[in-house]
Amino acid sequence: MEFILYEQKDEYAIITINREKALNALNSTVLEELDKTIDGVDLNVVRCLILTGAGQKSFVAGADIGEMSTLTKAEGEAFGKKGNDVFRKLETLPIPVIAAVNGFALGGGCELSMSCDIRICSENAVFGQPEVGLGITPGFGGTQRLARLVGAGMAKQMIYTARNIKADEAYRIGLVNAVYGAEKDAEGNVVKTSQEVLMAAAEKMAAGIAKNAPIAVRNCKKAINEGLDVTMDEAIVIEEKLFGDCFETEDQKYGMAFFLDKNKEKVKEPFRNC
Ligand code: DAK
Repeated sequence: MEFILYEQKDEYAIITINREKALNALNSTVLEELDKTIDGVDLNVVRCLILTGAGQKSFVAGADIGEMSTLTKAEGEAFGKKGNDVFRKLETLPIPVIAAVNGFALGGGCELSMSCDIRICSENAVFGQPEVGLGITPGFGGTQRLARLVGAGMAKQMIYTARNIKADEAYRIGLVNAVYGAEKDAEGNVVKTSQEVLMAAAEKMAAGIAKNAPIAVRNCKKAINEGLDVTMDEAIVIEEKLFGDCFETEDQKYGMAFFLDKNKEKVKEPFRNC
C-alpha cells in the first residue's frame, strides 16, 4: 500500500492514512487503499479499529482538491460514490471504529471522522466543512452526519459559514468525546506530544472495548446505528432482537456466571467471540 499503514495489536488494530506531504488528503488511491484495508481486517481477531492520520499536523485535510479540480460532473459523482461507499463501510463495519483526530479534519476529513463510532482528538485538532468556499457542497455525508451529531442548527452554521472550529469548540458541541493535550514535566518541557497522548488514549479505549464480549459490542453498534434511522417503536424492536441474540452465546453464559460466582479470587477469562 502506498498511502495506508495497518498495524494489528492483539485484538485491536490501527489504520493510519499516510500521505503526510499532502496533509493526508484523500485522493482516489487513498480511498481505494482504505477500502481494501478495511476488507482485509480479520474480524475473527480484531475487535476494535483506530483510524488516524500520519504526522503531527493533520488527520485528513479533506478530499484532494488538486484531483477534484478537473473532474467532470460524471467523474465527480464517481469520486463521491467511491468515498461514500468506503465511509459507509466503516460506519456499518461490525466492530467499533475510533477516530483519533491529530490535527486538521477538514471537509472529507471531518466527514471521515464522523463515519467512525467515536471521535477523540489532540488539542491542535481543527474541524470544519469548508466546501461552500470551494463552490461545492459537502459530498461525503457531511450534511447528514454533522446534523445528526451536533444538531441541525450548529451543523448549518458550520457548513454555511465554512468556518473551522478548534478542538475545545468541537468538544463543547459534542463533535468529539475528549481532547488530549501534551504531557509536560514540572519545568514545562513536553514529555509526550498531544498526538502521543491521544494515541495512548485511543489504544487504551480500543483495548477496553476489545475486552468486552464481542458479540454484545457488535450488537450494540448495530442497535444504535439502525435504531437512529427509524421510529422509537421500531428501534425498540431492533434492540429486543439484538438483545435476544446475545443469549445462549458462550460469552453471555460465561459473563453472567462469572458475576454470580462468589469466588472473588477468580480472574475473569477473556471473552471468546462465540
Ligand atoms: N487537497 C490536496 N492537497 C492538500 C489539501 C487538500 N485538501 N490540503 C492540504 N494539501 C497540501 C497543500 O497543497 C500542500 O502541498 P504542497 O504545496 O506542499 O505540495 C501541503 O498539503 C501542505 O499544505 P499547506 O502548505 O497549505 O499547509 P498550511 O499549514 O499552510 O495549511 C491547511 C493547512 C489545512 C489550512 C490548508 O492546507 C488547507 O486549507 N487545505 C485545504 C483544506 C480544505 O479546504 N479541505 C476541504 C477540501 S474539500 C464530493 C465528495 C467529497 C468532497 C467533495 C466532493 N463529491 C460527492 C463529488 C469533499 C470535499 C473536500 O473535502
